[in-house]
Amino acid sequence: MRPAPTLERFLTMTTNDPTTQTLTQLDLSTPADVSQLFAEVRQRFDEQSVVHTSDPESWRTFVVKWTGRKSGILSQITDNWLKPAAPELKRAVGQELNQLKTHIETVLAERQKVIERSAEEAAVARERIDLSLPGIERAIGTRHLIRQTYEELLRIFAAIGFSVVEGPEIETPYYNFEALNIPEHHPARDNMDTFYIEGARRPHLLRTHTSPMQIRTMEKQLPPVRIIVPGKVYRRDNPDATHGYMFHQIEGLAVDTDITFCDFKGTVEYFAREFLGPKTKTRLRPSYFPFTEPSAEVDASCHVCGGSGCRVCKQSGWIELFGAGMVNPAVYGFVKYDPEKLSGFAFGMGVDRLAMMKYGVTEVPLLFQNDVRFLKQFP
Ligand code: 2NL
Repeated sequence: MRPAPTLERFLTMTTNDPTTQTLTQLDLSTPADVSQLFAEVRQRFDEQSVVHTSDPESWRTFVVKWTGRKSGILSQITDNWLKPAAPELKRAVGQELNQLKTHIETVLAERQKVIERSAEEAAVARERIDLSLPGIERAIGTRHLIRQTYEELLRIFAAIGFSVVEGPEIETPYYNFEALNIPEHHPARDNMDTFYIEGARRPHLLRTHTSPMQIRTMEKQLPPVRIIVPGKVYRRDNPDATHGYMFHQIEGLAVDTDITFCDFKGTVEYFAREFLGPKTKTRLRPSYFPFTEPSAEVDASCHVCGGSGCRVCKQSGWIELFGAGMVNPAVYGFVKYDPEKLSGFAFGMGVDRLAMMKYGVTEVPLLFQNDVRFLKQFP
């Protein structure tokens, strides 16, 4: 009896790979020999398949080594064992080879799945967002002092039935001047030192007050009118501590069939008490605006000293709040309102001025430099 062929035996041969030789060269002649040989190949595959699954690179090499079309072990076996097999062995070799093939393919497919799944899991673990980590803190801003003052002023007037209207910052001279009873060459145009816009087909300018929107509103709707118009306005001032070329204005307008100077005065007093506190007193000083008649400057008792005199009110006890008056009947002519039947009052206040006065800010530029050290004081 010949000793059973073992792979160990083949390892000692010139080539240590039995699959490169035919069965005849291997000296195998019975189906039992064939069976044994295939069992050993299968065992070898099983051993290697366990080792090579750790990293994708060696796995690929392993798969090619066994199933590669040209020089994979299965192809070698087909070429060297099956094809040249003696007729009486062919059937056994074919069967064994098929079984081996099925076994190898099944194992490879299973392992392939496992490898893919673990690669996927590794990727997921790598990319997982740790929700327990502290987030990126972004400082949340606060409303600017001007905005805060705006909102307070709007609240005060909304409470007594005024609604808010807004409009364009670029206007025509008609709405900014003529319709407000300021004809060309009127001296009231001088102190507005207007910014005109060059290159426009018809003359345009940056509005010097928000009054144009009141005119536009009256053109569009019949009384009762009760509106406030907030917005930026522009005048060519020389910038200093208390002046810029732009300021924020809120104008108000009330027109109806029976509005009197008393309504005007009551509204002014209500506003002063809401804005500066319930103890605030008011007084009216005669003034002049082309669009109101009579016109007045509204003063409030000083909110710092209560009227006894201090640095803030320059020892006078009074603080100038805003300009106002009864709407000049001439204005009604421009909007086709009947001055015989209608009356009303109007006012215009500088938001920046009021904010500075109320919060003790002495320099206009501070309001617009966006320095957080300043802004933070008004959270
Ligand atoms: C000021 C004074 C004022 C008005 C604005 C006005 C508007 C119309 C009719 C009549 Cl449509 N008046 N507005 C009235 C009085 C004063 O502004 O010093 N503003 C900064």
